[in-house]
Amino acid sequence: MSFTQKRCRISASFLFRTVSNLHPIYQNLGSASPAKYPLIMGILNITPDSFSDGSHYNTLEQAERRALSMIDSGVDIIDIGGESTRPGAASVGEQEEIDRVVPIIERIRGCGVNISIDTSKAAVMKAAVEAGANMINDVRALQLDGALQTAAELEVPICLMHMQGKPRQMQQAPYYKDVVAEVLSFLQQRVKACENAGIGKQLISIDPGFGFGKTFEHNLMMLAHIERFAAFGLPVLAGLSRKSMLGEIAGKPVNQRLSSSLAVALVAMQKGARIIRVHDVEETSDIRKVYMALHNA
Ligand code: 7PM
Repeated sequence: MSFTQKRCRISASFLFRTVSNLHPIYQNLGSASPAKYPLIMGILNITPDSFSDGSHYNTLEQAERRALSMIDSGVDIIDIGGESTRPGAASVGEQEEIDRVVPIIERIRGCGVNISIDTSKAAVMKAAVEAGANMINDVRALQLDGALQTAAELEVPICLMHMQGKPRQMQQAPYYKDVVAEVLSFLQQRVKACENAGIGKQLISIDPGFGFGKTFEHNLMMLAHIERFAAFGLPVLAGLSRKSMLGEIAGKPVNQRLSSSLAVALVAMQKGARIIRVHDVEETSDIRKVYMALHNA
């Protein structure tokens, strides 16, 4: 029996009691039974600095190879981004972002994997979905011009993320009285804005935005209480992979954060996160097997 068949048999759990009629992307696509396991979202950055040789052809080749390897490893959603949200990163023009992401979407569409477009720009959302993407991941929670209306028209699942400030200065002096309450309240307001724009609740997932305008203590507090986000009733996405909070905990540079990334992936799963956004799909897939085995014992 394949892993895919096995994972269909997982029984229901309170962790997964969410709004009824979830969009199929939040379920086990191609199967009659709903997902009772966390989904793995694999990160695919298409920026000139993310591949060894900046040439256009090589970038596309390498991106495709990486995508196929993630599919092999059991990825559920490939998150394709053409704009770096790194603090201080240069902003990317609309057409350039489209030119980066559309060719790779066209190459991997039809591989039986969900494709999410990591963007805040309405025009990029539209071009990506027309090319074959079936989810939007917006770190600005549809607050840029036209994004809310465009997302409503596209009728695809959408992840709303919280960020305090703007990427350029968000890490300068993050401040909260109660980080969990304030982030949750922002996400609730954005869900309401989506509903007012005609986006059904069943399309929406929420993300506290680890590292986006948060200190180390804020990030820890959000992970320690991530079940409070899950309690809101929408699928929670957690992006912790290789982030600086792990560097602080383990005292390791970004290329040595695999074990700490896996540890927090398991914690997030156990606390009810439904989508785990990661660089290391194969290893996270092993962690998910551990999670599921224990969950069903
Ligand atoms: C530098 C800093 C490079 C931060 C890359 C990053 C998330 C996301 C990112 C997340 C959602 C990274 C981040 N993080 N989208 N995009 N949630 N929904 O580490 O946590 O990948 S970019």
